[in-house]
Amino acid sequence: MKIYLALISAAALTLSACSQESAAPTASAPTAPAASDAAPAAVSSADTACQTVIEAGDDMKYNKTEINISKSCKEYTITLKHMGTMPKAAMGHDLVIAKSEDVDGVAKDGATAGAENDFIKAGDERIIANTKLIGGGEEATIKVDTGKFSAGNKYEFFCTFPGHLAMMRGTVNLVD
Ligand SMILES: [Cu+2]
Repeated sequence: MKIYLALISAAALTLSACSQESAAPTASAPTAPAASDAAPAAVSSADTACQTVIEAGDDMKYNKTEINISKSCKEYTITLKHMGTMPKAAMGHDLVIAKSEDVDGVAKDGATAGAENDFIKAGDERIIANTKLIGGGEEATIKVDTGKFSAGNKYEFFCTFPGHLAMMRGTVNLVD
């Protein structure tokens, strides 16, 4: 009986060795990071025009000075990535959109609201959209309702972390 079992397990080992060998090339492959959860599955070409990624770092700068939103986009997705290593408390960034004339007030009230509120005044109606405040290595995504933009106004995006406004500010353009 023992011998019989041993034979069977030997056979099973051989089998599994074979199948492992043939399966190996595929088995070792699939550890690609499951197409980052945030990315909308299979981005269509239409969606591509209605989204952008903006990077900011420990150098207190965005990597873009303008965001061009097609008027055909009902919703526009913005992902802010903090490429630096400094913590949120020292070099936090957010991305806030407001009318140009409201920028200073939003930033000032944000600073007053303090770190515990991520430098955003609660219920600030001047804000069209804002990400949360993030630190190095983090990212945040927002969907902007483009219906909130009206013709004749100028819009900007900026960071409300105290002291960052002068360096971190760009224009939001609605384009055809
Ligand atoms: Cu900032």
